[in-house]
Amino acid sequence: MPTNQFLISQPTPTITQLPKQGVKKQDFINYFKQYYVHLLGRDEGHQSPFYAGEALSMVIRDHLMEHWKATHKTYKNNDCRRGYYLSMEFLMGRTLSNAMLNLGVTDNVTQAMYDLGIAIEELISSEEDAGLGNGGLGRLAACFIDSCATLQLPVIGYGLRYEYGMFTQTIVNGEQIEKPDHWLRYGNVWEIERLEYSHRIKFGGRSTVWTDANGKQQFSWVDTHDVLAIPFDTPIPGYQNGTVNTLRLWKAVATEEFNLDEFNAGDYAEAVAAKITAENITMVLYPNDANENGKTLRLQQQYFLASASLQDVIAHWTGLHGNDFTHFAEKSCFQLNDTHPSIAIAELMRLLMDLHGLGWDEAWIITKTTMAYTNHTLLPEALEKWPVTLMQRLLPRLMDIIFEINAHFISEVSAYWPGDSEVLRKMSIIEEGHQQQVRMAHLAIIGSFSVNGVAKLHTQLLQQGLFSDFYALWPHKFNNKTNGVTPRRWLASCNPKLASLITETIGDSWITDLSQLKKLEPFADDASFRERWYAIKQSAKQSLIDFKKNKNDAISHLSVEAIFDVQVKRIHEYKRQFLNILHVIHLYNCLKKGDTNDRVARCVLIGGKAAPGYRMAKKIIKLINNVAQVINSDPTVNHKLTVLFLEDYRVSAMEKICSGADLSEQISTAGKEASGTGNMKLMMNGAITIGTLDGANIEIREEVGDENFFLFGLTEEQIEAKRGHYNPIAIIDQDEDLQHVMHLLESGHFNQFEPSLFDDLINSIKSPHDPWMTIADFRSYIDAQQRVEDAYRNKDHWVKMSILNCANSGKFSTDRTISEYNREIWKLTPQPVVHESL
Ligand code: 26W
Repeated sequence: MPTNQFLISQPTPTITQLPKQGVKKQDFINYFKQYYVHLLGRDEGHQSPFYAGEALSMVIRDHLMEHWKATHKTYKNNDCRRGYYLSMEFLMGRTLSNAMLNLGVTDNVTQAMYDLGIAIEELISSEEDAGLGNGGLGRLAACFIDSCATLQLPVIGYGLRYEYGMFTQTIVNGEQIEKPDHWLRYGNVWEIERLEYSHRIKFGGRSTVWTDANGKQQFSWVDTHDVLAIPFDTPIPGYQNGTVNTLRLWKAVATEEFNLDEFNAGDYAEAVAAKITAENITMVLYPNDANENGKTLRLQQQYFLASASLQDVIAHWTGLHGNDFTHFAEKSCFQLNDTHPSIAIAELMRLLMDLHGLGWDEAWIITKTTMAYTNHTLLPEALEKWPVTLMQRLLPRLMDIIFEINAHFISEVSAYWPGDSEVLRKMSIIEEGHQQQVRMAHLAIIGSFSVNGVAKLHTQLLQQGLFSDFYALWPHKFNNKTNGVTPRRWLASCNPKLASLITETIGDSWITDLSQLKKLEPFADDASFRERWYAIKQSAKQSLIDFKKNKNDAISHLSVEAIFDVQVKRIHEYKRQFLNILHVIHLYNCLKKGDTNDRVARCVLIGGKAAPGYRMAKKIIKLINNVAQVINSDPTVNHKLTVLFLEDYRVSAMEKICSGADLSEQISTAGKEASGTGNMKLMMNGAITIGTLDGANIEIREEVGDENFFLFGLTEEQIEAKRGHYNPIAIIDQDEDLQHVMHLLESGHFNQFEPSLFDDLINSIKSPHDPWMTIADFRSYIDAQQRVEDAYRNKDHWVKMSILNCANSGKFSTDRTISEYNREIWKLTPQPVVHESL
């Protein structure tokens, strides 16, 4: 155990002068004490993990600073082409341990803290998650910028600095309760405010046309209510390579004049209220994933991000090249993370024309050669549309430009398909109807040179379904970029024991070249290696139990011998947590009937947040908790089956969960999950997938082989073929097990004192119109789960499969994904950083 002492007798160096190379343990101790005692003013006798964590973070941040400056300078000196990743979400999670890993100082710092009587794990876990995202899309952005830095690509991440991130979830009486996540309350040591790079963002007012001295028509946007965008920069270190890139997040602040006018007029209250309106823009992250809800504030957020980021890029450009945009497109590339920032297409046109005097054609060529769009979903309810009237009121000049883009586009389509008014109606940016709407996906496709999906099947469905007309017109724009996850956070850092075993066995090059994991394959046949693999997995399972221990009584039934069966992701009908629960109820029924002998014990762990306004998703959470309650409190079954709802699932929770999972549940209705990335994290950590042929599951199975994957369910084609004559009642009638399950549900067995509580859920899966066809996949899911059990009983076999899953996860590194983005879309040259003083 670390001893508890804080020695302050050694001389402390000045904090600004970290030695630039090979920082020694003693240096860390000295710097740490300097910050803890002198800067934070804490008493060394009173250890607070939070403030100790802050002090250590400051030490690490200082260590990054020289690299950050050098990276900046290298990019500037080389005048290189740059990439800009625009995203409304960056789900970063915690920073400290990742920064230490990427700097290569983890061992030294751990030792230094140990010598001070501090367990580093405590400091690490006292850091708040930066939860500035909903789920997959936001976490993907975070993994991407890690890989960009590791690949030494000059890419800046642009996003919003929400004051409140993704809500905190608590479960009360089985129901989700949302609490605001004021993650900035105690400050954020990782960010640096850069007032000098602020920009002014316009809203409201009106658009005017006038003729200048040369007789040229000019457009202005006047009488606006402006808001200031202030950037906060976070360093993004590459893996031990001296590169530190930037994540720049914008905060909305009221402009001074805007208040002054009102103050002078004596309208104090109005002035303060207006200030709040302005600052509301970056107050809160919208917690909807996959459900567009058309709120004005959301459109304000989107425009705020797009305008601030583009003004920033253009200010940098004009600083170097004045008003000459001839080479702008050669030197810049914007990747739009879904349609959320796609108003950037119209905004770039506006800035180039109205502020920098370019003509339409010139501006349009620049726009459509610099913008690239990634689609993340096929669900129609997630496709963004904005009422024309709203856009005219909020962004009048942008609406003019969108109409004009559409007019040019319509004439191109008319030339391609002469006389086909139906195709015009379908493809137009403007959807006609009782109210006109702007289809953001159409704007994004028309204004971009690249349109990509996030897994093979997803891209194929975009081309053949959702965007088939655009694909016919511009096949060259479409491409696939299968998602990935960063192996630094999702293996090296979150599963240090497994990482050490891997490194001891095949060397450490896997950390930046994940395809090296393939070298583990032969070791699957090595009994002593398997034994070590197994021991590490069991200890991760124990840690998971310990982590959850004080939270839930049901934990006492848990044994590391049980299969840890994990489904963690947002709660959504298409992801079918309900199907998982049907299987749980089936197992419960079997156990109750006395079918206990050769059943393998199983612990079903389900975690995830429901959008606060998504009624059905919230009901699913309640159902999971009620079923868990009945099963966990029944001594006749709870030694064989435990069900746990993991409260407040987030990035830092997944870091604990993925190392302890045996079975990865990826059970969405085929054709609905664009890719999935949790599936990749779990595979990388040796969990075996039970899954449908959906999203990246298909590619996971391709990589690992059918014999190491539990496949079930209808294919996307079969699902589509069934629509219109799907008959779940007939399926229930023919399946006795399913009848028992439905009977338990319908008899109120899980809602004894809450009559009818689950009626709408039950009716939804019994409906012939159930879009997710849960009942259709029941039998094949149950059979696949039986194969899971049979496989688990043979420990050697299971461990072999586990090793092979990890060994074949190389494709799912974001280093591979980003290399593809770069080779095929961005075309940036890697920039090794020059460290003059090193
Ligand atoms: C407009 C509201 C809204 C908000 C978020 C609509 C849609 C979204 C996203 C599409 C939600 C999301 O995170 N999508 C996920 O993106 C991941 C990264 O590509 C994929 O792995 C998941 O399959 C996809 O659901």
